[in-house]
Amino acid sequence: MNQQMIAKALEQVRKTNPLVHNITNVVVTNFTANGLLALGASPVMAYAKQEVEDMARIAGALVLNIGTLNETEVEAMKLAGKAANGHGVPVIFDPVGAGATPYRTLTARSIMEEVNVSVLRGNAAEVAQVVGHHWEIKGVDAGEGNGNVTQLAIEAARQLGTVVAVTGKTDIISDGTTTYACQNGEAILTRVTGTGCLLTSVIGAFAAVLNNPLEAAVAAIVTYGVAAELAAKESADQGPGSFQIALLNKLAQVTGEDVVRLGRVELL
Ligand code: ATP
Ligand code: TZP
Ligand code: MG
Ligand code: MG
Repeated sequence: MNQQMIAKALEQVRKTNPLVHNITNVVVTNFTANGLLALGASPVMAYAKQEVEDMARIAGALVLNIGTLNETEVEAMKLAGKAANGHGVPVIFDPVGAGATPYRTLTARSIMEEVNVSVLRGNAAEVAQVVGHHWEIKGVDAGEGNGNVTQLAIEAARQLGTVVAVTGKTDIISDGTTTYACQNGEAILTRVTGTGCLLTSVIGAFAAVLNNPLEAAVAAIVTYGVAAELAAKESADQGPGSFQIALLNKLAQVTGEDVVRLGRVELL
C-alpha cells in the first residue's frame, strides 16, 4: 500500500458513493453523517432491530460504535453484524470507552466474539482493554500509557484474527503479519469530539470499495490525516470550532494529489 494506491482508493470512494450503515453514538451522529457525505460516501443511521439486518445486507459496510451503548442497541448491533457477515459486508468496530466501565469492556469483547469484524479501530487504551491488556483510560479518551503501541496493534490483530488500527499521534495498522505506521494528523483532532468515531466510519467507506481490510484502513487513515492537516492550516489558530468545520470542508476537497504529496505512511 503506497500513496498512489491510496489516491486511487479515494477516487473509488467518490465514484462509487458507497452506502455506509452506522449504528453509532448520540454524540457524533450528525458529525459522522456529514463527514461521510463530505468525503463522497452515503451515510445511513439505522438502529431498530426490526430493520438493521435488512439495512446491513444492502450496505457497502457496517460500522458499529458503542459510544453511548444500551442493551437494545447492542442487541441491534449483533443482529446487524451477523447479517452483514452473512452477505459479505465488511464490519468495522469502534470500542469507544472500552475499559472505562466493565459493561463497555464486556460488551466490546462479546461483539468481537459474536461478529466477524474486519477492522477494529480504537485508541491504545480501548484496544488494549479489548484484548485484556492494562492501559490507562479516562472516559472515552486514551490515557498517556507507556506501552508499545506497535506491539499492541500486532498482538491484538493476532489474538483477534482481524485488522487492528490503533490511533493516536502515530497510527499503527496491522493484520498481525503486515504492519503500517502513519504519521499524518494534527493534535487539534483530540479537541473535537467524534474525530475518532468519524475516522472509524471513514474506514467503513474505504472498506466498501477495497476488498483488503488492511489496505482500506491504511487508505482511510492517511486520507483523513492529510485532510486534517489541510484543515488545521486553513483554520490556523481559530480554535476547535473552526477546525471542525474546516475538517468537513477538507474531507470534501482533499485530492489524490494531496495524498501523494503529504501522505506519511511506512511499512514497518
Ligand atoms: P481519543 O478519545 O483518545 O482522542 P479517538 O477515538 O478520538 O481517541 P484518536 O486516536 O484521537 O481517536 O484518532 C482520531 C484521529 O486523530 C486520527 O486520525 C489520529 O491520527 C489523530 N490524532 C490523535 N492524536 C493525535 C496527535 N497527538 N497528533 C496528531 N494526530 C493525532
Ligand atoms: N461520550 C460518549 S461517546 C463520545 C463521548 C464524548 C464521543 C467519543 O468520540 P471520539 O471520536 O472517540 O473522540
Ligand atoms: Mg479523539
Ligand atoms: Mg474514540
